[in-house]
Amino acid sequence: MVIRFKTRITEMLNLEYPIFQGGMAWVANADLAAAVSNAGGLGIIGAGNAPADWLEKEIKRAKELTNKPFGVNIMLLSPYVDDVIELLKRERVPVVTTGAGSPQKVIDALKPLGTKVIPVIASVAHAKRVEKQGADAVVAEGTESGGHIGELTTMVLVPQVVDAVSIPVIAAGGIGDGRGFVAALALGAEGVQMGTRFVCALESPAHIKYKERIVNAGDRDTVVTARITGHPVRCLKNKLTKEFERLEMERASIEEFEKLGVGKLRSAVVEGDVEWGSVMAGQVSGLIKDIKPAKEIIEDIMREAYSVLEGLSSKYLRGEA
Ligand code: TUI
Repeated sequence: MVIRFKTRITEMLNLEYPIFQGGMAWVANADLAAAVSNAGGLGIIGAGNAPADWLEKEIKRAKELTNKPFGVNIMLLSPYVDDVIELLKRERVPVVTTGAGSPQKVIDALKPLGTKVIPVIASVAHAKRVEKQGADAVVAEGTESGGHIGELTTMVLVPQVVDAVSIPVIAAGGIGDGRGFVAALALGAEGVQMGTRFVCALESPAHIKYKERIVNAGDRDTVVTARITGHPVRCLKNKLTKEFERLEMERASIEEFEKLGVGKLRSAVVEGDVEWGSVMAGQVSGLIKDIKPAKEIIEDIMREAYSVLEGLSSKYLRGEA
């Protein structure tokens, strides 16, 4: 059976399924993004802290690998933000998502060119602000997510953001299967974004040891470190997170935290150092049990979503009282 889902997001972006792949630094390259887009979702290349020439190569490669729409995520703490924006003015992509800061200059530069700008936000106030600034939609990201996170859970954040803005909302954080997808729609979201689930896609360039750590993780295996720096980060527990906890106990300076973090995501993703590297992953890690092609991830979720929706109505709906 072919399952189709129509929301304002599928219509705005010309997608078969309202599923975004998170734009994760070091992981979300052209291969992963193209695999997700070819499967009918929205693949997103993560610019992270990479210089613009790396991104340019990845965009060109993605254009060779897929005819479907794909996006780029701009990490607003990157030292190369301005170069990346200039690149995206030349090398057009249909969608740009932003994370870890205020997207004002991205909206000002790219919206007039027709690029849809979709900021990732973690609070109602920020969602309202970016709507006023001209955002086309928002990704409301709960604290279950991996990497740099906010305070609120997806369960409470998404419906409050849905009530506060009129642009479409995409839910992120804690979603990894068809049940999570349906739950997000029940909260009023018109799409979902998944990061951790796609780290474990066959096409993801993450080191096999990184993927295996996620597949073998249990429900309580993530921890949030570096809260005092103002940039809390969720990772799988390992020797590095123990060391971060020690710094926290000792009330170390922000500089010491930052020094310990430098280069650690790269060493986990690229080199497979899952003990001393930063294994950023969401709480949904406990739910992820396999490594499979992006197409299978998406199709399995849509099939499960369909049967969950059918099951709910036949199991619980008893007509009018
Ligand atoms: O950005 C993410 N997740 C990330 S970025 C990243 S790289 C990094 N590594 C170490 C430290 C910091 C970053 C790894 N994971 N998700 C989207 C997201 N954005 N979550 C929360 C926010 C956010 C936070 C504050 C967005 C805006 C904001 O402030 C906006 C303002 O206007 O002040």
